[in-house]
Amino acid sequence: MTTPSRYPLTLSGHLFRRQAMKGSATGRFSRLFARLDRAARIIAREVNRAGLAGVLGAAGATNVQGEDVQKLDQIGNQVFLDALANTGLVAAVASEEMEDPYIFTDAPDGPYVMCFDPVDGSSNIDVDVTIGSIFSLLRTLPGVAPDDPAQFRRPGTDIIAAGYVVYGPSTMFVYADDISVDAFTLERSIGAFFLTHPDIRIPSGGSVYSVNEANSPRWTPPVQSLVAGLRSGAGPEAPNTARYVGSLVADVHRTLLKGGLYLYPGEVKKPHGKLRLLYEAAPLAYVVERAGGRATDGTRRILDKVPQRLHERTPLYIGSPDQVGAVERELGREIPSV
Ligand code: P6P
Repeated sequence: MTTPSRYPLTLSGHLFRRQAMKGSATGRFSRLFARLDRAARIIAREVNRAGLAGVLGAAGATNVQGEDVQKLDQIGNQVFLDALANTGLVAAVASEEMEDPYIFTDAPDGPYVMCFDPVDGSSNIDVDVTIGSIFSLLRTLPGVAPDDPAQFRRPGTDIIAAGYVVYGPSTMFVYADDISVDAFTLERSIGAFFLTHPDIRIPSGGSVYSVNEANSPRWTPPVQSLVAGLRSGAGPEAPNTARYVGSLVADVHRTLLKGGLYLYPGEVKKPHGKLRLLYEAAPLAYVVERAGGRATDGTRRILDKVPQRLHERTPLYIGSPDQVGAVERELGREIPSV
């Protein structure tokens, strides 16, 4: 009878077990995630020390989105690029922080391409609010050059693994593959992520909805009616509750664990909304769907959408399957039949 370990499985141990389960596995996936594991721990340290290291606030530049780049955005982007360099595993990376994909010229045959939002919600770091990193992994399109835009003009159904890191009261590494969604919590004193939330399944129902209601005057009437229903919904004995952190990873992570609905709708003058399809909505949609949830832009499944531009935006409604289904029923009527 072996004594059970005091510590649960580490992220690397979990990855090696996954590799063993997949007889054909070459170990490339495990090696790649070992780099992501280290990148997450480095960014966690940078986030935790930002105030001490003088890396709070804006970097004095604007990104391709025309938004003020925060110092931590640049740091996070560089940490991920450094983590993937000299691996021969990744041919190209698309990032919120770079106008064009970064090509790893030393990995022309790299089997993977990746999409990142290296530090999402970084404007919240100045007030010590939870932020996150988002990533997805796709196989490099065969016969297509790494710098060919076609590498990233692909539906989210091409994703083979995706996840996020949430830098909050604890630092958690959450990732989904074709088997399950699992979350690992960082034990700082050891510098390792340990499995704390195996095989996450999103609860159905859930009384929490999450949206920035200050945008309400700019929504279309069907969206205004939808959110009004959420505000007064669930019945007098168990009314809905609103929670909005303003960091996408934090709001979606809570929705994944507790159930409910996160929404960032489009607006009359900005029908595509604010969030980016390739490296925000699609990776999170992959994770939530793998946990039994759903993600739509109001009428279309997020994972079916093919970005035509690298930084394309999309409305996002994501969460418990019953709640997202209700959104589609309500908004699906919005699109006139052709
Ligand atoms: P708003 C952060 O800038 C971000 O991209 C997401 O992390 C977050 O969910 C959203 O924007 C918040 O946007 O318009 O509500 O401030």
